[in-house]
Amino acid sequence: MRVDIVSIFPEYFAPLDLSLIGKARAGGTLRLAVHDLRTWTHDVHRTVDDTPYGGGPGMVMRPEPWGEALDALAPDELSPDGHTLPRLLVPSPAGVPFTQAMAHELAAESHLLFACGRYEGIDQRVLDHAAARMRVTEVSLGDYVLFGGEVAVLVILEAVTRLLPGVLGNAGSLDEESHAHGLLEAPMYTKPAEWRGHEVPEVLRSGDHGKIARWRRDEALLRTAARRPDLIAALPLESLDKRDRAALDRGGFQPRAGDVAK
Ligand code: JAH
Repeated sequence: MRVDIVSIFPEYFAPLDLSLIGKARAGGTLRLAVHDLRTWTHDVHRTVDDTPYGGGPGMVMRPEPWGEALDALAPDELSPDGHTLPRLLVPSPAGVPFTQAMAHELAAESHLLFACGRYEGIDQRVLDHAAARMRVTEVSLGDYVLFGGEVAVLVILEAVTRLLPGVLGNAGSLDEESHAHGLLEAPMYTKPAEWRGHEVPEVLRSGDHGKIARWRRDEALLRTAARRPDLIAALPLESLDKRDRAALDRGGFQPRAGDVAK
């Protein structure tokens, strides 16, 4: 997969040389380039922002440098290697929510282009103009405001890179992860069996794999109901059986309205 990032702070992306993302880059699975937006400015001060039309606080990113950046990184003409246009991703608190499902979708793309805004964001015409030529997605990591899109890009790239073929050694560790089943995962423990007066639950040391699977399912359900009732509400009707509902009931959680006995 090819990835281009445009930012006024390219130094933010130094961590992408490290760990498994660094390894994916070194091995050629991930071809990543970081670009300084100021490359595409022409005034002596290399200006990237200006005051907002209509007034209000803060500054808006000028369209001209962004236009030239996108022309350079997503040219209209097909390159000799026959590459397709990138998918443009723009982190913004006003974007669609980033999810594990979107991470899978992005992992299937051949070329991603990230545009990192700062200040109050990028002039809307940049995105409107780009949308006439390529797929553009404004994406949000959650309902909070950062100084800019850089940290969001680090998060998205980490979620996507670990889904690329060959990046995770053990294929089994992908399908049991939190969110793959629509529930949070049960708590995990390692040795020693007792630590500072806290014991590992007896069932996990029992060797009874049926009982362990049931315990983990119950813990996952109780945790999810307590912390993420929105995920319980989104489960397909048929995914909660009688034993699941009994576990939730023991935990003091109300059965979902409309759920029928099964
Ligand atoms: C802030 C440009 N959802 C997290 C998130 C993503 C991007 C931004 N803020 C929060 C942001 C200022 C300018 C992007």
